[in-house]
Amino acid sequence: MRIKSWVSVLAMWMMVSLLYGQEVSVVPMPQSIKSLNSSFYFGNHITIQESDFDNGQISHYLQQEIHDRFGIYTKIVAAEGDVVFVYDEGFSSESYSLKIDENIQINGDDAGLFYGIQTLLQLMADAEEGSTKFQLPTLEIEDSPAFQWRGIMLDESRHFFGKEVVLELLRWMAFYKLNVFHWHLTDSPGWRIEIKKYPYLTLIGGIGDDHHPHQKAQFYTQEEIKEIVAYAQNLHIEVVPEIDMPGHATSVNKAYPVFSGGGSERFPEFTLHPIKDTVATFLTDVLKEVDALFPSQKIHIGGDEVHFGNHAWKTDSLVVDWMKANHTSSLVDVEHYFLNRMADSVSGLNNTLLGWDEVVNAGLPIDNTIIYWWRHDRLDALTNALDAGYPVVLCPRIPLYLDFDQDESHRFGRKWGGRFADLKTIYHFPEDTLYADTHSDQILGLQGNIWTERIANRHRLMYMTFPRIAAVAEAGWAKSDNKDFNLFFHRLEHHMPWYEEGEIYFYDVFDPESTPEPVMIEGR
Ligand code: TNX
Repeated sequence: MRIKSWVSVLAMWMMVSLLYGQEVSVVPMPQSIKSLNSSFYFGNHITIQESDFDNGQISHYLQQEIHDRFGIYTKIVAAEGDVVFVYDEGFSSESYSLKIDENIQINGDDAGLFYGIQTLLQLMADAEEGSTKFQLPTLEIEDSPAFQWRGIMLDESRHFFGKEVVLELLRWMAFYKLNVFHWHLTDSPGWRIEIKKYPYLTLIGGIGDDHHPHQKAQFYTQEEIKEIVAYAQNLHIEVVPEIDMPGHATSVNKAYPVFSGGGSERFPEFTLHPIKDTVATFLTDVLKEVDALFPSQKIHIGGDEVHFGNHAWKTDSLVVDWMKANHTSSLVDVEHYFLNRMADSVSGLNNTLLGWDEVVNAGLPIDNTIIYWWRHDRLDALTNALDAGYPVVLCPRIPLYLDFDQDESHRFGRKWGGRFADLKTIYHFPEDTLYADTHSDQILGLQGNIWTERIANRHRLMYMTFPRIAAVAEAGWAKSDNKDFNLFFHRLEHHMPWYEEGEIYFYDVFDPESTPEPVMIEGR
């Protein structure tokens, strides 16, 4: 780091310490922190009291994390442990309290206790180096989230990252109290989820990615999916699968041309056929297998950008007949017909349907549909969704698409009219968005979406994700009156060494020149 930035960081640190007495670097910022002005020494002598309400699961999780992260062995004891968990139904979902004083006590429901641990782990990671490495500040924290939906979406169709990378991302999500992993598993370049009834979806549809059309088939087996979902569940992360239809479906059509609805000159074979019964049956069969794999009871069916590649519908005899019979000349009506059919299937499976904001005018059931607002330049899509009464997840391109650049000077990510997705703009979301505070009860929360046309490997994936994931987390967790970018920025600096320890190549916002932007794909 250069001298100039050191000086400013030092000045800021002095200011913050004066203001707040004892510093903590927890992200997302807890709702309230009361300092008890003393220290707690955490070392090998510390014991954890076995949690009796869950067969010891949460106490064992803490023991394991402390051992894995810090090499400290803590013994589990039946009574009078130094660390005590209290299962407390009086706490609303995900909230917790953490008191570090003579001993350490965490109160909360299942998720709350888990988040209390994440806060404790961050405090430990930040503990002063000295004669005793883990000198924790004594304090009392009360904490609960602003939004119930705090997500990250990963696109594995454009590029496939594989199980280890997904597990790694899930661990970091948990560390930052993010709780929804939206898995974009199918799109035009490749189909990434094994479906037993239709093996060619992966064997043929899994071949290729956005840069290499002949890349050998890459996909998750159902066994791998179960493993990842179970892993996420232990981290209190819900996995929401996306099967994109009727557009973004070129990979399906490659495997089963019989289901194709054709495409456009620019996007050949882009759509599934919107009218054929066989297509609806095929998709419903696919969704049944998906439902059986994912306990979330939610299925995202995409529904985006159909107009990119539905030109062939205009001359398809079945579509033309349907349009005549239904007295319409609009392909949007055809699209809506398809969506409603699939909504029936999804409801029939007792799942909630999730869709991108293009589905907002399709007349899908208000009480069983969640709309994702992504077109930041189309506020009308958000207001229509809210006015109609739909619950909404906020993920506008700007600032929540992590395939967008994080700095003006970056060259390989996206920009939109010169705008991009820098840390600060993410942090200030959604307060800065005009419509976000109307109908606030319908806004479930927000998520950062990692589209991967321009992200071809783990190296670049991490660069695009870190540290912005921390800003997404705080935007989702901290209530607006508890947010302050400068303080966040100061706390965040303590996280950089943790990324280094995790062998993550991150964008160093404190010293940008030290971490040049990785190219999109090696050798190009
Ligand atoms: C738009 S978001 C898309 C994706 C792209 C993304 C790139 C959405 C529903 N559609 O297919 O990957 O932009 O930023």
